[in-house]
Amino acid sequence: MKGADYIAETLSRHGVKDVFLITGGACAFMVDAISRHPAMRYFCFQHEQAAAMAADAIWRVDGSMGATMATSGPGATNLLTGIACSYFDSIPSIHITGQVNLGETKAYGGAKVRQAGFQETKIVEMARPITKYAAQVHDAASLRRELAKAIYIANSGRKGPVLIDVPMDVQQIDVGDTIEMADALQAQEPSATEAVDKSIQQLEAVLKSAQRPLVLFGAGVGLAGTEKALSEWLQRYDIPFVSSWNGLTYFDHDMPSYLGAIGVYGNRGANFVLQNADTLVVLGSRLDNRQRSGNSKNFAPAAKVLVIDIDAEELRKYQSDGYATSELDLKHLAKVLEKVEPPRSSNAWREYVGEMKALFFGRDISTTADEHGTMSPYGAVQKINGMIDRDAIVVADCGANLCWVYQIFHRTNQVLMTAGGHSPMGYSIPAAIGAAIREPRRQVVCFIGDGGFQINLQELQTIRQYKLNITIVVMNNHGYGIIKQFQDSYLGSRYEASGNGYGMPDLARLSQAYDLDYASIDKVEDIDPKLFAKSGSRLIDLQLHPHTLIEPRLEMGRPINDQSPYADRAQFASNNRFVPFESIARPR
Ligand SMILES: Cc1ncc(C[n+]2csc(CCOP(=O)(O)OP(=O)(O)O)c2C)c(N)n1
Ligand SMILES: [Mg+2]
Repeated sequence: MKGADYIAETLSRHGVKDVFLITGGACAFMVDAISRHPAMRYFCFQHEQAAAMAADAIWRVDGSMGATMATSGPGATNLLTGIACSYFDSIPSIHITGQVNLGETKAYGGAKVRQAGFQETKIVEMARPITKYAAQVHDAASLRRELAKAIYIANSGRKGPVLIDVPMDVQQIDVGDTIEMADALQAQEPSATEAVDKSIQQLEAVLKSAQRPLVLFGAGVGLAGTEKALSEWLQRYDIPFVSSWNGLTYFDHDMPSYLGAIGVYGNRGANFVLQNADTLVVLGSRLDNRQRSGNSKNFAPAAKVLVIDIDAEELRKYQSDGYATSELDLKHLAKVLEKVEPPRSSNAWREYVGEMKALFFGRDISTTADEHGTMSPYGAVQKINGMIDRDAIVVADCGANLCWVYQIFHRTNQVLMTAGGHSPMGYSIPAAIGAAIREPRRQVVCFIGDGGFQINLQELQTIRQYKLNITIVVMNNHGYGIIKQFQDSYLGSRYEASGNGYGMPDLARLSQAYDLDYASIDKVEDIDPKLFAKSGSRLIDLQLHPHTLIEPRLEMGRPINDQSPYADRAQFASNNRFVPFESIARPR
């Protein structure tokens, strides 16, 4: 088997069915090999960034590894933004780049030239900080070894993307017919018994004295595949819990003890409860600044905090916060929960948690839309939420539109996804494409802003080419809404480069060019189920006032329970029933 065919066969044996790509001289042999493989297909994208974002979405939709292929130089560098999405959210994906012939590089006798030959780029070094593993192969043995190793690394431990760079001559050499499989490396994993026992002890130690317990459901639980075990435990013992944004897709929001997502754009009730807890157990979340705010001292100031996570480095960052930490691969979470004595909420805590939920859960409203008499993004998302299937795939982009969707969307059994950590504008269209390719019979709904829409709109051709079924909802506030809101808070409402200098094309005419049905909607009542039909693609242009705000939202320097628009101070004090927040930061 030639190198190119070996790559196709190896990917196929590891469950890769579809490869997303743009071709080029340095990867044409490999693309050809994919085309000749009976169990594989390739899909042509219009930008490698989009191919990598679509590959990222594959795992989020069905738990299998997405793959791209790109040519050397610009093809490879274009992948990077998409690869970063996978890296920061711990999503496995594999990226194969073509590279110029090894012979060309060698002919320079070790001279440190910028570029050996045409379109040579040191993509392995460039990709290294945003991949779990990146390597160039040089011969048959290294191709066999590195490919299996990369696939293993992508899918084990804290998952993530990998990149293999394959020079053209290696694509054409004979590499033998037996395929080296990644699971051969599995046997080396150490036993987890000790880590499990330690986590049980630590969890028991914090839970036993808890009167006001709270659990934070992080994405790490879902990444490890133990979301059902955690949901059952929380439900059985009626344990109050909140979520991170990336955790939202892993449980049913109808669960009675669920209070909402926390953080800067979090639900007010969820934030109040978190800030008043005496015990906080964080499972598989890295508590980034969108959750804790820039001032971590103000986060859960009265709570004993235990963080359980797979990544020792993530835990090391809490040294000055005084949290207890436990390093555990959350795939063993069920074993821990089985053994641990569940926490008991005091009656006062139960009562308070119920009140906060009744006051704030699912109640986001747009006061600015009300003032202007324009459409509320919250009303629009809620209406769409109510009319789509229980197994629909919903993708959100970046900016205010992302916040609106993630603040109000009530997930029962849908996939709800976004590139949470990297959050590039333009993610949701290619991610929806990946989803629609993988799940052609499911409803795919893509939310995006008018700004983000312009970053990957070339992919409308990919939708057209493959006749994919996607409803694109542009939340059109005619500008960079989230940036304007920032400028309102800190830059005297000078809308530089967010309104001034910004422009957009005519979406109706654009839709025509790409054979998309188009509807402009300015009232929630006009959002109709027909617009979300499972077959065909369309663009729904939701007309919002340019100053529609994200509400609630935290401003700098405040604790997360003190979001704008600001509550009446008496109300604020009464919602902080257990911790006196009027005297804000409590040093640890
Ligand atoms: C690739 C990229 N460039 C810049 C940013 C910074 N940024 C974040 S949100 C945003 C504005 C987004 O505007 P739009 O898509 O219209 O969303 P809105 O906030 O108006 O809903 C910008 C410029 C980013 N996240 N990604
Ligand atoms: Mg916008």
